Amino acid sequence: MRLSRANLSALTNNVARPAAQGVTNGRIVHLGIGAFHRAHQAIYTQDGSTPDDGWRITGVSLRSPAVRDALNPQDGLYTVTEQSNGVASTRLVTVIDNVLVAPENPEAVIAVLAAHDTHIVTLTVTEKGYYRDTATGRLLVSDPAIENDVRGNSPQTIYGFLSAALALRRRAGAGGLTLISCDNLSGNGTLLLNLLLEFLDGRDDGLAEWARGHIRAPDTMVDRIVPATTAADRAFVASAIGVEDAGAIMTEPFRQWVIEDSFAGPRPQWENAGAQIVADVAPFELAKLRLLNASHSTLAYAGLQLQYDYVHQAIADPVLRDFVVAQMAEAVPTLIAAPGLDARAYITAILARFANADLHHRLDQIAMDGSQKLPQRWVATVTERFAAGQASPCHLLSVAAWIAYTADAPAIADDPLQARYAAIWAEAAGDVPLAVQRLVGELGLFGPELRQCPAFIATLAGAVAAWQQDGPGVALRAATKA
Ligand code: CS2
Repeated sequence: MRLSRANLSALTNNVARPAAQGVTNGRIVHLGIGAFHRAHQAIYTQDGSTPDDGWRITGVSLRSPAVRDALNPQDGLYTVTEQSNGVASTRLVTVIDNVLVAPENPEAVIAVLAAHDTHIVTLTVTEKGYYRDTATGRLLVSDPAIENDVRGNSPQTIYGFLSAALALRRRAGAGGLTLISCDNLSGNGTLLLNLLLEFLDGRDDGLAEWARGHIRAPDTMVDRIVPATTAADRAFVASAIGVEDAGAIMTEPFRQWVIEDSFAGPRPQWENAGAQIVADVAPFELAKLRLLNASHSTLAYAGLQLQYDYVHQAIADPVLRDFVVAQMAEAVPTLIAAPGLDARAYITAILARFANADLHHRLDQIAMDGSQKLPQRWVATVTERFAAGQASPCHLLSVAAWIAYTADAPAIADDPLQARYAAIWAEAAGDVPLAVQRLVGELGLFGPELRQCPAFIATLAGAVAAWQQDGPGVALRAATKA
């Protein structure tokens, strides 16, 4: 039997259920409805809703029908199971009422974005979904999907969907929108708005000006570790809750959402669910990207080459753990102080979260899309320390581990720059320093101050040589002590 409204009575008492929803005051459209959204913003929205102020979510998959096929037959219902220290607790989430698959029905997506009761659009489209040229920070106008959307064809990117919907909202007087990027990018809201305005500036109908007046895009920091659900997880949940849940999500107990106080219209009372609404997100976001996400990427590239599969295995290796701690110590001086942000306590908490052996968080899930992730996770720290005359041996060894990983082309099939890595390694024909120079110089991940500095390239090439020749264990120990 499958989870659905009709089958709710079959649920065991193991499942925490929300209070019945009262009045619905507004709709959120979520673009990119994967596991993270369902474990994070959906929970905040459900818990922040009150009987007089209910909110509903329409989810949109920009590519695959998988989430629609899991959730729509279940009336949007799914469970979230928190796991830690051998204890699992499961709750029912009821706040999503429909999932649309954009390529199948782009008109329906535009219609719900343009609807009068839609006030907020949240996004988890991954770093590459913003089509940002990492070298220039500008919109990737040469990308075929952006070219398609600029021509006004049936949209393929967030910009095509948003601009079509904004044009309808302006015509219908439906009011503005708050666009909330929940991706792990630095200044994510500002970045989204700037790229959207760049896209709209190409039009001659004044929509960019209208958007400047009617759109707000707060910066946010989002945090919750959400591994991809496996068949074994679904079987575990089914036995606990008494029905099959094709949309089951597994996660940790921890969650955090810090949102800049900048909204174009009404919003759920997310603070009722523990969200922090603040004037400036930057301190939180830098700490999260440069400590948690940076360490995650290190564990992924180093851990995979040490033959680990999961985060909890990699962090249990004392050599890797000491290295990650030393790397975090390099990042700390680049952070911004803020009330409620204690770097030492934050680091301790991160290490404990990574050690959660109940979560099966795959390292290869984190290793995906390195070219899109590393600038804000590692390179920003290295660049700022470099400008202050400080070396970053641990960060450089992490970059070296990533470079060594790119040498193994099939393993990085999940990166938009995969073909470029493969070409650079093939053309270098075994000349590692040349490959390093080209990877640093040509992909746009490093700014001119680093990529044009021969001493930096030489140090990095040395780190790659140490990684490949001495082996990860020796290289990690040496950098930890440096
Ligand atoms: C991870 C993140 O996959 C990755 O790159 O670093 O998804 C991480 O689990 C989340 O940002 C935690 O909030």
